[in-house]
Amino acid sequence: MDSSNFSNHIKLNNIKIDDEFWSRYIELVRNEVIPYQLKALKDEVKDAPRSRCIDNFKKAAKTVKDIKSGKSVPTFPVDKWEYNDENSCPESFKGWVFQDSDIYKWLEAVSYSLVNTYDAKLHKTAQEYIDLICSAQLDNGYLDTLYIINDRSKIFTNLKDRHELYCFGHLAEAAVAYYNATGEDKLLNATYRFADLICDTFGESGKKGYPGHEIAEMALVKLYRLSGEEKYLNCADFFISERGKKPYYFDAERGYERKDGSLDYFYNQAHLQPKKQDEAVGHAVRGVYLYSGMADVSREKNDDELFSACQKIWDNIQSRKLYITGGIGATADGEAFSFDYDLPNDLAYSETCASIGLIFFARRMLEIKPDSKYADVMERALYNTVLSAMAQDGKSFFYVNPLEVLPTACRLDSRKRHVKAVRQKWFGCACCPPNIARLLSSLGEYCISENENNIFVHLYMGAEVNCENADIKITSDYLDSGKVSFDVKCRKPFTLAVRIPEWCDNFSISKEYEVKDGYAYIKIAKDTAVDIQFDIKIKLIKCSNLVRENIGKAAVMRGPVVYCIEEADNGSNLQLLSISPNAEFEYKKPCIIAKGKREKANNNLYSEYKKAEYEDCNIKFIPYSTWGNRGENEMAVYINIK
Ligand code: FUB
Ligand code: ZN
Repeated sequence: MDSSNFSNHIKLNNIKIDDEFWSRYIELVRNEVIPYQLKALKDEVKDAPRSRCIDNFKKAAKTVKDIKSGKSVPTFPVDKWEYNDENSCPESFKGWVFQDSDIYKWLEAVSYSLVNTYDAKLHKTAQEYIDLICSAQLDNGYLDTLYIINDRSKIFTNLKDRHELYCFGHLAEAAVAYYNATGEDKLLNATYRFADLICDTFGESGKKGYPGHEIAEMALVKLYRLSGEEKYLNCADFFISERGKKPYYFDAERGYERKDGSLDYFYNQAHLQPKKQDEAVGHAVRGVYLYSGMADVSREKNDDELFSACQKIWDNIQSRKLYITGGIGATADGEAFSFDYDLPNDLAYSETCASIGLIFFARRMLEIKPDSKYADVMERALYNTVLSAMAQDGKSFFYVNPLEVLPTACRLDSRKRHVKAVRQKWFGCACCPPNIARLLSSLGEYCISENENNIFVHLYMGAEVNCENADIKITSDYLDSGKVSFDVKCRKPFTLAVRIPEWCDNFSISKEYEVKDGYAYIKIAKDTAVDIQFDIKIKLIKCSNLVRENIGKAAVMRGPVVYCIEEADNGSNLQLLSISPNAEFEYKKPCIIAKGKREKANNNLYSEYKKAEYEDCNIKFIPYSTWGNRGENEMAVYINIK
């Protein structure tokens, strides 16, 4: 690994996004999403599935208090993923096993939001929930409400499925973000105590286990970077290198063996040691969280073998397993990566969290080795799947992100039960909505990174940025005209490295530059202005013909934005629409109009072949990120080309 390539993202307090497109989303998260999500966690959203998250913390706090005062506390089973039996004891844990993580993600989003725009009331609310969380912690540092409420004797006995280390990971991410935002260390100290317990429990001389759902790896690296405590980094490293060793830890834990090669190991990416892996497999969110942790540890430990595995896995995702929308995890079976080129449109799983995790992975890879391929995917996932997953009012969400929807099929075809034609107010398993909130409120951390000699621009958003070598005001009209300007106030000579997006065939830069790995490097020695013009065109994009579903079809893109057609604009039976390969497109911001044809519907199930009849029509395309905001209707990303 070449450490001179390493860079660090700009901390949120050094970047203020001021962008026509993105500021609206950041404000939406602050004004609507954050308050709405807290209501959901308190079970106050009418007609929405209950979360029970805050309730569980209250119950755990009571259990801890009772234990401390010597009262006997009851025990309940810890044998399920979800505890919703209304007949079960009201004092027991309720909801999915990882429900704690939702308040942690909420707190993380709040922390970023406080840095973007301080809000005293929100700060106070966050303090109240931090007090609640800390009151639910056991004396030895352990903090997971399922086991605290239901059965203290079974702590860390089912790492494969019960998510204690996953909830710890989210706690740590929240604690670091909150400390960085406020300087307050109550949550951070609670997290260190839990982290210390984990470090004492797992390791060469302790349990040889590792998380069933990864995230602790990257979270421990964050704790290490903040505290300088090597044991946190070593624990992350241990979790990664132990995974996949034989005999399998998860077998020992369960007391029975699965056949070698069982899909069960692939699900948790535990089929092989990570450094030997070269393909993205198994549960997609688990996968990308692991790969992010691997990238972190490879950087901190200068581990070439581990980084090389990250690169191979990345290339496998990008070249074989990535939807045009930046979605990953094609199959609902295990919420998982499927085999190469298996990217069905209507059966797609493409979980929101998986695209968010892919963005985490991309950023880490970029900060190890600046190569535009990582930022291109980051941009694709962000502008399309992530934005699509939240309604325009911030109050309903997609968990699954299909590329084609027929509402009747979602209702009547059980293979498509996971696909929803309208966003949902909340979910029993609500991992995605708070993940969107924490990503969008920390967007500034994804745009720019720096090292001693370079400032890298990965995403083009209007912003004011304070870097070590310069202060830069970025004015961006990236999505409309493709023009981006930099007003640079230089402190020290440096190189401004700007990404050339993969969608752009022609660009001009007002200064001399050299291109390397998809970045144009511009030497800057004094205060100056740099103007970039990316030629932004509407394009028809073809998918590999190894993806069976998309033969004879194409998708419309303009810059990074993927478009789709909807029934609300184009009538039902979208499969009958086609455009010519030379279609002329008209851009009517943010929509696109093209002349096309509609094949006449044929009610005869079978008839002798004859040339189809068509009528002319106008076809309207809208950004994929905005589909489903006008009620339930058909949608398709790919359209026939004839
Ligand atoms: O297991 C925790 C989260 O719930 C996963 O990341 C999601 O895929 C959902 O299964
Ligand atoms: Zn999710």
